[in-house]
Amino acid sequence: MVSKKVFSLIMVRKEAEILLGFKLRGFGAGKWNGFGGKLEPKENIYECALRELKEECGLSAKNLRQIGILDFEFEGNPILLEVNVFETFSFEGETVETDEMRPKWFKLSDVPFNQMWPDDTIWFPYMLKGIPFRGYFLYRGEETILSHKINESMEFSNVSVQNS
Ligand code: 6U4
Repeated sequence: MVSKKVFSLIMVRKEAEILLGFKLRGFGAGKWNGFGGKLEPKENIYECALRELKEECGLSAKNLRQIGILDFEFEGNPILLEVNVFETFSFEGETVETDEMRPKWFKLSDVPFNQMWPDDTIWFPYMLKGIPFRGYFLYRGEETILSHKINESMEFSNVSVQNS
């Protein structure tokens, strides 16, 4: 039986920089990644994104824009991953290193794609141009993309977060 796991992925941005975290443990360990994780019962995907961002790097997003949905399939694995990608330019707090992630700001001209998930090189250009996207990737292991497709999408709904 095929089942699906839903994740959030948050890209924290400034005009010419992006915040990535070096994943220290778990899925994608050893890669620079956005922040995020599994959707938990009784939360929606925006709540998941806010919670994971705070847990993994200490920042509170003041708004989130959903910019993409990516579906991943790993050869030989019946579980599909749906990754909901968000960006924020508006956030509060100081970045902190956690036992899961070591955050670092990168210039957009200096993004370490060779130490990131290979699909990032394919969808980053959409994000950087502000174009919403939907993608599908079939992986062999964590390094080889066997096939993929990516398309421009309709705008996703935005959300503004009221910080108390
Ligand atoms: P636990 O078990 O609590 O450590 P949790 O933090 O809930 O897990 P985690 O860290 O496994 O979830 O989430 C994986 C993160 O990696 C999500 O933000 C989605 C992201 N991700 C997964 N596949 C990806 C891929 N191919 N490219 C990418 N990000 C990916 O850029």
